[in-house]
Amino acid sequence: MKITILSLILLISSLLPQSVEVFSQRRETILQQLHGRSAMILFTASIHMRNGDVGFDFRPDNDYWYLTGHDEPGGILMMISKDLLSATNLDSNNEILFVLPRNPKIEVWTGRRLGIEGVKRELGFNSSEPVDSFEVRLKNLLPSIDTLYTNITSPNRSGIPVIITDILDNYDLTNIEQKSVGDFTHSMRHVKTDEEVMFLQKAIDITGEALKEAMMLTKPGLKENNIEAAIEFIYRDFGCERPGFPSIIGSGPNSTILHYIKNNRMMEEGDLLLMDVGAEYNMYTADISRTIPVNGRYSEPQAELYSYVLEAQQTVFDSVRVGMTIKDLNMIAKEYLSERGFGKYFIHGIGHWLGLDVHDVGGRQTAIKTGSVFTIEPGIYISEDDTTADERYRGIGIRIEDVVLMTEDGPVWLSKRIPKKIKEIERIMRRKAKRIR
Ligand SMILES: [Mn+2]
Repeated sequence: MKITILSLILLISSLLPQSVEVFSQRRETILQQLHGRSAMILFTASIHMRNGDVGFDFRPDNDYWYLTGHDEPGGILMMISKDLLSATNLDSNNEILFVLPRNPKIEVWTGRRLGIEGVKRELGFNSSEPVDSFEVRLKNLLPSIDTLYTNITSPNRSGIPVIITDILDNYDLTNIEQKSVGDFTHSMRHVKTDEEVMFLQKAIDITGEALKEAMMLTKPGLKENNIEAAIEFIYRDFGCERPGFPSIIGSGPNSTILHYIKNNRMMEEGDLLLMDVGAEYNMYTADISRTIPVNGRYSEPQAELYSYVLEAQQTVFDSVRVGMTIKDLNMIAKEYLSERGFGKYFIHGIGHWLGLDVHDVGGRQTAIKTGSVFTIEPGIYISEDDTTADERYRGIGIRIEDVVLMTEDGPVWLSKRIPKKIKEIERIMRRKAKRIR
């Protein structure tokens, strides 16, 4: 019953576009904090070239998208404090979205743009101008600015259009304190609203469907790429934009390589298959890992290590409290696995924040709050040529990763419906794949 209502909510939510008010409310929150003569300029990502004249799939900058809801290349958000606005006598609003204007000759190649009027009408901006006017606007502001917030963090300026870096290089900014837009957005993005949790839940549920399909499909003789294809087919079939990060599908010895993404090995009898994947839904990404036996049954040493990882994960979850950090959680996992003799094979951190970025904003020292979303992902990786390890454990790589939401009543697993107990996985692997083959 509970599941039916939840699926209904998910269905309805997926039909409603994110409201314009959500984005403008976020900008209002920042305007309240723009003190003195300060301004913020935030560039979206640009199209990165793949080869020749072919670009990679465009995805907006996360901070830019979080504040505008604008998903076209070439945009710039400018926000101006009250004091700065009155100091410059500018005929302008305190927020302007600069965008590429409509251009039918180009749009016939690259698709429709919102343009100036579309941005006002559909994204709720009072003020929008063509990107070409950005330089003049900035030039007028610069003599009066004392603090400038941007997402250009020198020396890494990749993705920022050359015209913009030229502008900033050609002006004397020595009297302007430069700060990061992240000073505002990171703490905002860290605490998820109910609506954001709904998008994350949807991304996680679809990832769960993909992983269940993968479990039913996996058998010796298939290749890792067959599993990868099945997983990503389900994402698109359910309306996800793309994977939130490259799918890691590592079998046998590849299960011990943390970020293995070649995904082209033939799976063999007796292998484990480690899948670390996440669908992206409305810009929010899931991040789930499951490790399954290729032949459908865990061997004794595989099952033994699997139980340690699973118990380590539950032990960490049980100790989660508001105010703790990822670093605290890491120590709990490390201690648990060390007591069982496998601490040195747990070679990465216990988890990370999750949201628009798979490794979302915030650090290992940020405290868990109500509304924090993060992963718990202990693992054991024993390479096949590690002669210091007991022979029967060599070549075993296991990671189990789930997503946690901190609520007022304590932590909850957002991915609790994705099978992870040994018995559950073995049961599901006896079933036939539903959608693929
Ligand atoms: Mn992860």
